[in-house]
Amino acid sequence: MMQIGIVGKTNTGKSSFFSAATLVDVEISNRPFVTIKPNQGIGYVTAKCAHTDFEKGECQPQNSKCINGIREIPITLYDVAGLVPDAWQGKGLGNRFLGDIMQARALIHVLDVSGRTDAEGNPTKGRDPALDVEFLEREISYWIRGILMESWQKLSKQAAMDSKGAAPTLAKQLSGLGISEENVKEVIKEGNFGERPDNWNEDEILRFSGDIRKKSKPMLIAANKIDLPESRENYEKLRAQLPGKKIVPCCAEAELALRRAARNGAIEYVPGAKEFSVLKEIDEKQKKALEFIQKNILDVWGGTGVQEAINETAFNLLELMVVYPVEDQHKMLSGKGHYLPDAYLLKKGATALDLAGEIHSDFIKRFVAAVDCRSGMKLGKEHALKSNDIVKIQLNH
Ligand SMILES: Nc1nc2c(ncn2[C@@H]2O[C@H](COP(=O)(O)OP(=O)(O)OP(=O)(O)O)[C@@H](O)[C@H]2O)c(=O)[nH]1
Ligand SMILES: [Mg+2]
Repeated sequence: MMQIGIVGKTNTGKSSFFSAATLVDVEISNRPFVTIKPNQGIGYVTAKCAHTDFEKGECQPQNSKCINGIREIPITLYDVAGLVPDAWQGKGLGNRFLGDIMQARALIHVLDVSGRTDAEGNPTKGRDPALDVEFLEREISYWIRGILMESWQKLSKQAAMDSKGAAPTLAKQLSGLGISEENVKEVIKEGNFGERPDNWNEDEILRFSGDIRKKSKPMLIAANKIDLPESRENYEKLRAQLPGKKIVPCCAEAELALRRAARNGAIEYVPGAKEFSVLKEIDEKQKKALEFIQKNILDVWGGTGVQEAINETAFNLLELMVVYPVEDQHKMLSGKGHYLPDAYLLKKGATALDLAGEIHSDFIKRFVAAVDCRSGMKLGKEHALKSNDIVKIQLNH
């Protein structure tokens, strides 16, 4: 299952975001270093379900869920300890826990956009949130540099000597980060590093580490605590300061309240929606809290931002799409007769053969052809699938 890591300075709302997205109950508190050991849970990437394109009625999801026409595809979320400046030198809790997000395909940086927490996670006023972006990126780059430096002398010599270029050796050292040889090759080429790492100076090693970070851990910024008075101005400033970055305004606390109220049956709420309906008698306090959320978060921002941050990460940062494999191309059923049973997240541009391999590695060998179930057209191995495609894979027995 795809993994996404939730990272950031301490006391910004990472665990609130995580708990809102997964409904795993974890400790949340207004002080630094509440989370020490990582939390792991299941969150969802959501998209309009393919069944809504047909008259046939509701789907029968097996590897995912479908609520009110919204398909929910599970992913793994990790909530880790907060970073403090110079964690890479062992400050605070150090940066060992970055190891907990080694395999994450992307990161969501939960940022306190109100500027009310300082670098160490203590209360302050007027902190520039852009500083936190800079510092987090630097910490992760230094962490990657640390992995390279474990045996740089030997590694760089070996990489320089390889007739296939420097990428294979460097990629091997970085394989724990989920980075491929292809990725390293691209980084070397795009950054003009050259094939002799043994000649790279300190600055080049650090720049290389930064470029590897961008490739292996693309990062979305969740501008959290958007409900606080200073947040709007800070958010707008941040967008102007960091024009190339994906920033989603976010109120993890509100999403957590909505998800919990929905779990208790008090309201009906689909994550990502801009409204909810009250289902039963609730006390005055909860009523006030929910009204506040509707008026100050949902009406203003069009949602709490938690689901949007996850979806943006999947669809824009990682450039994924949703594809539905089926066995019966006419009725769009699985072998067991479930209607539109499975939804897969694949990289945009993935081929029919990629889908086959994703379902079962064995299917690559057995692949004969595929069928686009919407048009009935036959598709070859190399046919690039589109978002929302419904595909039958024909196999050799
Ligand atoms: N106003 C406001 N407060 C929030 C929001 N999200 C979280 N908080 C509060 O921020 C504080 C820290 O929340 P946590 O979720 O524990 O933060 P964390 O980043 O996991 O902190 P550590 O684990 O200590 O690094 C708590 O008091 C939360 O209630 C939000 O959207 N708005
Ligand atoms: Mg926490």
